[in-house]
Amino acid sequence: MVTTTLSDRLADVGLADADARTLYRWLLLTRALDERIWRLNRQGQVPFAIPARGQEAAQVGSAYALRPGHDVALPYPRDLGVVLVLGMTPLEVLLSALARADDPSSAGRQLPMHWGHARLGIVSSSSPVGTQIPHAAGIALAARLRGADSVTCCFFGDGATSKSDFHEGVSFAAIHRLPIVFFCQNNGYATSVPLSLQMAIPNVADYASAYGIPGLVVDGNDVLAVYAATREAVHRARSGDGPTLLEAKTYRLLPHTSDDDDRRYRDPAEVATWEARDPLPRFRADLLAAGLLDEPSDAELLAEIHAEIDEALTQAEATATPMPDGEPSLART
Ligand SMILES: Cc1ncc(C[n+]2csc(CCOP(=O)(O)OP(=O)(O)O)c2C)c(N)n1
Repeated sequence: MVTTTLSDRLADVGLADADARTLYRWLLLTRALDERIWRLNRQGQVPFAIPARGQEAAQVGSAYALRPGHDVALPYPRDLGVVLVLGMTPLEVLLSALARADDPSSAGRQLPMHWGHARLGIVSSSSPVGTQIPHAAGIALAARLRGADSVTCCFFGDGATSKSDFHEGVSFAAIHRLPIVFFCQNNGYATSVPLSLQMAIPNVADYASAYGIPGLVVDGNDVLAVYAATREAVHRARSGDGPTLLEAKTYRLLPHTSDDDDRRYRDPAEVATWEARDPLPRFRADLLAAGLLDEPSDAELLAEIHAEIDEALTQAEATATPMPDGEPSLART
């Protein structure tokens, strides 16, 4: 039997040991900040939370294949890991969660986690599901017309594929061979609606063949597999070979939002099955086995991350809330 070591896997996808540690740090930071926001919601300080827990590998692995500030990203609200890897700081994330005037996404005017960051190329999002998909196709067309070599990466959940926006955006991008990656995080549910009631085929990626573009299913809880698939799709887009539809199979381990009770539509046994596939302990175990991490340095890293979040929270809490009828500070920057 041939066993593949972590070093082999890293080499296969063009990454070094240092990248593996960096990816792990992003996973940990995403998990810890997500937990903190959830707790702040339970304490009545954050009005609304959209948890990323369970989907961190899909988010971190895909964003790691982009060029931050050069490529354009249209994340969807659950994409905490995407925006962190692209350069949003924990402070900026908390300013959004706490709806503060200095929130770079919307100056505290939007729902929390409706990300936007002009300098980082993160396009402001709207609440209606899937509307970012045709927008992304238009942005990719604009990049082509400008002669830029930027790639547009459009993120969405499986629920968005039930919208005509998905089919219109993918079809248009395919016809014009636009430099775009469509990245679907299929967590099995659109709020309470299971996949079997959203589509009559087993994989979102299967739609790709109807539009004449490559479609690929990837294990969304395997950060290296996600990175490798996205890297290839980004390369294809940047080389002028058109769009790819990637489907990361994953699961959200918490309710849909802080206002949802998932016990009403999910069997706890199903959640437990996916807890056992949690991408974070899985990658940690790989790093420990490969000698790229040890228990003391892991504990140190986690303590450092918690201290970073504590500091960011203290700073965010000290900032002003938006004026009820004043100009959003965003408009002045
Ligand atoms: C057009 C539209 N319909 C319904 C909603 C309510 N809604 C918000 S999120 C969501 C489910 C989205 O599911 P999916 O795209 O799979 O992403 P997930 O939340 O599972 O990560 C729904 C139905 C909405 N925001 N927009």
